[in-house]
Amino acid sequence: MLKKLFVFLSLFTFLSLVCFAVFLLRSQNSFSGFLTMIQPVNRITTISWNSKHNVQETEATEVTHEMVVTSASSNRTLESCPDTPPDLVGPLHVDFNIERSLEKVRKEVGSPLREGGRYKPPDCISQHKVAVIIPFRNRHEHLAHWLYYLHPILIRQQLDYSIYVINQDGDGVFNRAKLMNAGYFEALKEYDYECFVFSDIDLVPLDDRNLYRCFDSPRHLAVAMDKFNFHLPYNTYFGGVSSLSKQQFLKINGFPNTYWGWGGEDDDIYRRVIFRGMSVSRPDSLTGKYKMIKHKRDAHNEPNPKNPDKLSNTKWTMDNDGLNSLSYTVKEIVKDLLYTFITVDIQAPLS
Ligand SMILES: [Mn+2]
Repeated sequence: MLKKLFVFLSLFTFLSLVCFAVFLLRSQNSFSGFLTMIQPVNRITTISWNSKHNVQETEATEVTHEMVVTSASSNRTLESCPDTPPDLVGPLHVDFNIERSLEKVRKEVGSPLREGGRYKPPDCISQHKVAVIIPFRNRHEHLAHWLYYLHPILIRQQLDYSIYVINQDGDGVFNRAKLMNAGYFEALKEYDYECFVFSDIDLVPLDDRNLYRCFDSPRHLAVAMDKFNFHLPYNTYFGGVSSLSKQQFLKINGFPNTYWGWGGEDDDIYRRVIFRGMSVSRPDSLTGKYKMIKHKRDAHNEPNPKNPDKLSNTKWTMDNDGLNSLSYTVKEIVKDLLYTFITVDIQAPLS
């Protein structure tokens, strides 16, 4: 009888010790997580942000007694943001007839941001490290509208994100997909992004439940644009706005670099996704509504009649036309409060 009681008591003591050890370990982890979250907020220079962040991270894992006391005094630890962001409002009112300068937009929506159009939630750890990449040339008035609407939406979606405007240098033929490839590389030089949202400059979502994050499959977000009467123009349409995780993007060798001028590149991307055995994920047609800023056709971006013919070869060309064949040079990087503006020379033909 006494022997049984002894065995029971030792077991009980052992289990209590294990529970206590687990508790200690967990509280240490959340402290160090908390420290890595708060420290980069004070960064002023953003260009070398990633490397500095990494240095901070290694320092923060060695939690000294002093540091613990400091962070405990602020009396809370950061947890993961919830899967469904709590502050979404649903349908949005969007009006492009209001005059918007970048200066005005900076004042109206810029205060939660850091240089480069950078944001991460202050009160929880975002599960989504997103680089938003916008191919661009000569559309500054569209940029002001886009930033005015998108920043508050992306903030409500609790993303850890930056905005990259990839500006094609010179007057050569425009190449949307090649600019997006360059944006992917440039963004990864700055931070460990896991998700890439590629958006046209003239498309604003009409519902903030359309999440600018990545999903199990490559996602097409712009499923119900006003210019297509809030429908898909055709079933395999992949234009406007899409998101791919780093893994998904690598799996398709990125986007094609060889679609000069207007048209075709989005269909090529769709085919790459299918040929690599993935499917396309989409929001429903109410959540996926978009308003497009009306505009005239850009100069040096005429429809290219050669582009549709290339599509029958995607299956064979995609292995050699994409991330592994990309070449460009960076001419300039400008950090604005609302965005990072990167001008790239993509060796565009003049006609
Ligand atoms: Mn357009």
